[in-house]
Amino acid sequence: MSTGTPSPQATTTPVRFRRSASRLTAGQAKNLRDSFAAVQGIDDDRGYGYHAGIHGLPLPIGCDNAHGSPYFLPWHRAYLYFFERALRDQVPDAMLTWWDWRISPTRAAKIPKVFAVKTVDRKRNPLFSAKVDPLALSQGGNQVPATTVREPGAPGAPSLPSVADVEAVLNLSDFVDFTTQLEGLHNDVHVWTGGHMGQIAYAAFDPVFWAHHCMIDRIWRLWQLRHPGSLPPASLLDQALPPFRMTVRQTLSVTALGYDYAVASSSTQPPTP
Ligand SMILES: [Cu+2]
Repeated sequence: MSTGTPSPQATTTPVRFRRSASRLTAGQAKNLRDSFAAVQGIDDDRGYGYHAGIHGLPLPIGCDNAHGSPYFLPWHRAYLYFFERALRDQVPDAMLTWWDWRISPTRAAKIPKVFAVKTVDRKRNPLFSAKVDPLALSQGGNQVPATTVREPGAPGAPSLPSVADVEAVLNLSDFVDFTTQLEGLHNDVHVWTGGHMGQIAYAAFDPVFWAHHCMIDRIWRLWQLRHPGSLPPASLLDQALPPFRMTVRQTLSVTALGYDYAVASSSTQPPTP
């Protein structure tokens, strides 16, 4: 386990911006693909399988404490932070991107094109799917395909959260109310996407997982801006977020972690078509 990574507070990186997956420039999309392709080609703790495996299988299940609890947002913020560092170790300009999955009468439910296309320039798109760690497959009884699949909007799946749903959670001023409601919307996105994303044990192997959780992280950031004094319960602030060497308190400021969400797109209004 590479838990010996230095704490983010030790670094003085200038703030970099995560952008919407539907608004990446060609160069930003290429950096994202190149960084995913690079980590997918590494089998040790710098690689994709290692990071994806922290969330669910292979054992131990890292996020055990991180769903259905007030650790949900801090734990996943730390998780994205260390994964983004792994991407940037390979492609220094790479940044995570968010999937704005909100629907409305003018916004159809869909997976962003950069993640949805199978090939780019006649090469495999590393954002479309990824291999699942063989140990994770065997520990789960080999019940899922060895390469991630999706089944968006399958019959019976919940619909994606709406613009109004997100607005309603952003208006909750208490942290626990907010995180509980937001986690519910987050679950619907996992189930709507289907395939590996629909199972905690395998979800993080699907490349779109990171864009989904980036959206969740961005909503937390927007909520923090809207409710400046609201914090997680005081008893949690100095708790660690294993396996990450970070406490809840150390996740509270995205700018201290060296990133933010693009100002022009941090509006909670839907983008103009
Ligand atoms: Cu999730």
